[in-house]
Amino acid sequence: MKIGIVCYPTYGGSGVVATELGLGLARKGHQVHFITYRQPARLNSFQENIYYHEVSSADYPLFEYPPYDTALASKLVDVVKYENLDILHVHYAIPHAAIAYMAKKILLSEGRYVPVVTTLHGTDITLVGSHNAFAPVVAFSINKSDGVTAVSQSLAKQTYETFKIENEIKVIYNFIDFDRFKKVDKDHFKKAIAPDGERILVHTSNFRKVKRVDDVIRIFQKVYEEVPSKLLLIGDGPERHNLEQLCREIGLCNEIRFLGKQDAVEELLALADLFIMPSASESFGLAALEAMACEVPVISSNVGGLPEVNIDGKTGYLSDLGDVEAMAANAIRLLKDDELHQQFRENALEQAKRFDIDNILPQYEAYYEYILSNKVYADKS
Ligand code: GMT
Repeated sequence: MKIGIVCYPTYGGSGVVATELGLGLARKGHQVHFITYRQPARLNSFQENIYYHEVSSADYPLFEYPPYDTALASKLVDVVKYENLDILHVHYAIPHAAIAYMAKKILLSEGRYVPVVTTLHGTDITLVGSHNAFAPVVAFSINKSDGVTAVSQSLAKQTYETFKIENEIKVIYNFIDFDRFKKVDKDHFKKAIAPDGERILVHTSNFRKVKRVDDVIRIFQKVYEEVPSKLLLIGDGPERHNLEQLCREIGLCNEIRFLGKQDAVEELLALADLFIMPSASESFGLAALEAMACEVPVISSNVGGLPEVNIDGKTGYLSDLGDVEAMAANAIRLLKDDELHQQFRENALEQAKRFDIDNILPQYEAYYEYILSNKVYADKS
């Protein structure tokens, strides 16, 4: 199959899922064309069956905002036509679903059909998509997609509740590649981070408000009072400055390390004793799954799709949003009980296996086949 993938080529979860999906499909012999404004980070070397088409919007003094959407639609038309794509798969509804619809209509006007699958990732529905600046276009372009997937049951439900959706939304979960994410011994790293055998707590995110990294620090503060420990904060984003300030205020700068964006996040997860995810909204929580694959139990909030990933009292603990006390108490309970902690480590790995890329990738392939064979798109012209 020849598949066009549109995504944000950044560190965000939707871009990671789209890139890993494309790489996995290419390994299975499909021809995959990435169409983005920058080369996704993990496509930096030659790989069989992978093609990359950069979208660059023309600069012109009139344009205060360069018309990226128009440039992307034109590029989609071009790539579908000349690379003879079978299907377009766009990740993150805004603006990709609407642009894919525009490209589809242009192609239809020339007698060429290409079905569009849209994958909803979370904030494209919850935080951004439901905003009235975007909502009408998001609803329209979801309804005009030939296939729609969501990364959790929770996100599918929320999409139905937020918009008047006419399509059936297929849930295909985020996935994990166990060749990359697994527990490995990195004792030299561990000594550098926790020289006296302290416990290691980890959080990774894009440091946006929705991630509530200040809660992570407050939880750690309470844990630190009871258990010798260190906190690693991996990633970067708009809240970083405030968070550094908070660490100074509570006097824990020597115990909390900001590591910035890390490519080999799995090497750090492999050292961790606990992963903390107190998000205000999380459609799935890919970062939690990555931790679980490395046998790290998760202390999280119970919002969105998190209960579908982290099983309360088994792979970690879930608490109400903002309940720092409960999250800290759960973390302390696990860190003080070696037997329980080891059991949770094993449970986390078992649960992560449900989301093995080898189980999830065939679901996308089957879904593409379904969309193509049903010619659902013919009704959408
Ligand atoms: O977490 C983010 O803000 C990044 C965002 C994205 O779209 O790039 O991640 C979302 O998509 C991931 C992959 O499907 C999910 O695992 C994350 O839970 C989801 N984030 C939120 O819903 C906040």
